[in-house]
Amino acid sequence: MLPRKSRLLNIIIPVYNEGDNIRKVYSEIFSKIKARRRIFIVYDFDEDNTLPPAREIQKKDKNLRLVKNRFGRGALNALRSGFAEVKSGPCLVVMGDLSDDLSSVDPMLEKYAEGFRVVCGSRYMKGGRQEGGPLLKRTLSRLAGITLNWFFRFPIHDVTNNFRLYDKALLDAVGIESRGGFELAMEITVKAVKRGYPVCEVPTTWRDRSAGQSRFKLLKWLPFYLRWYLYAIF
Ligand SMILES: Nc1nc2c(ncn2[C@@H]2O[C@H](COP(=O)(O)OP(=O)(O)OP(=O)(O)O)[C@@H](O)[C@H]2O)c(=O)[nH]1
Ligand SMILES: [Mg+2]
Repeated sequence: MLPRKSRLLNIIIPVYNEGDNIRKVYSEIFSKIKARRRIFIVYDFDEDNTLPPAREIQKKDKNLRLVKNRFGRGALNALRSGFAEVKSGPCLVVMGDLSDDLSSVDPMLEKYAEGFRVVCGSRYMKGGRQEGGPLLKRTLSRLAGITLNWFFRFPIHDVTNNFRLYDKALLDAVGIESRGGFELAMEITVKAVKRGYPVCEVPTTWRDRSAGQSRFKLLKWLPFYLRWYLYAIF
């Protein structure tokens, strides 16, 4: 049973033209997450095709908010905008392309209630899985996670997955310096570990999107990931 204070879960979903996915993401949230929650869908521009179906859902669910990216475009700014909507408590980042398995969320919240301030959905620990995705990206991501865990005693096996639960007070305390995109998850986690916050992982399965288009910029963001990898080691 979760303590009352930690029960309102803030779910942040960055979206870029996820019109073909958002209804399914919402029904997964509805069917798989037991905790009381509110949802922030963060979009960049008014013509985004996620908005019409999201507005339909909003008519039935008053706990769904559509937030326009207030720091400029891009996934990183979308996440920062989502975090800025939340005063305190658990913030869960979920992708809008159906790649995250939301049956992992209740176990993540249990860990949060135990006192962990970052709880990572982990594809590379025992019980975790990854299905599909570009080979180079998968390999680099697994390599980063496994080497940090094996050689540098990092407390988790998957350092790059963005499907992660953060405590808002921790986000405020560590701050955000990322400049690329999804390396944000790695930055926050590495800083949290370095500063002695309790960090843990729960197994999850990641599936490649079946609709819409990936906007992950591997070569452009690689140096940013490398920065946080080196920060973790030294
Ligand atoms: N607001 C906003 N959301 C974005 C942007 N780029 C991506 N997203 C959203 O962020 C989530 C993840 O984006 P993806 O492009 O699937 O990236 P990924 O899941 O890390 O990588 P792959 O799916 O493996 O390519 C999805 O919900 C996207 O719609 C952006 O520029 N702005
Ligand atoms: Mg994706």
